[in-house]
Amino acid sequence: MTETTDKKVCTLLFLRRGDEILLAMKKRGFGAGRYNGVGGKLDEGESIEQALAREAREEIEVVPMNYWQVAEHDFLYPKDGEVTKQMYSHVYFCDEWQGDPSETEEMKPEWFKISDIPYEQMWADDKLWLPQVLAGEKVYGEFTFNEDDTILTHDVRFVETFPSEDISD
Ligand code: 8OG
Repeated sequence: MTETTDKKVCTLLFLRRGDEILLAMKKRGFGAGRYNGVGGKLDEGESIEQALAREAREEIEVVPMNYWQVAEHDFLYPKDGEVTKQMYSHVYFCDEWQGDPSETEEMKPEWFKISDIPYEQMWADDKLWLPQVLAGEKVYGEFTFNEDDTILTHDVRFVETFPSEDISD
């Protein structure tokens, strides 16, 4: 499969509170109608941490205070055999923040019990890695999607460090 697109680097942040996780219903744009963490593409010149904080403020009006990386994913969206969209996502959990998660024009946040996560209303890949991450594993995943957003191929691995942290090459 040929790649004809720029890789877009993104953040994805999930707030955690005891046995609950905060998901937000995306109201517009890419992934609308699905529950997800909060996040999005890095702006020009922005670091992962800056984007994480900006997206959390813009989408649910919170300031993340304590957070750590739990996953890294390469999401590929081909069209007619060519990858036309690539979202390389850095996924974080957060257990300390300022502000109350609030609905904005972009997202409507909602707390869910870990045992009641609505995977059928989320991206199809989420059930292939979020349970492992919730169990304390670090995960790297590569996913290719069909045009109807079902999964064409997937490869999920447990890792000690994430590819973006690998400074050996
Ligand atoms: O900037 P924008 O809102 O378009 O960014 C899209 C967000 O959606 C970004 O945080 C990355 C995230 N995202 C994908 N694909 C998938 C996916 O398959 N699963 C999950 N959970 N999130 C995804 O782009």
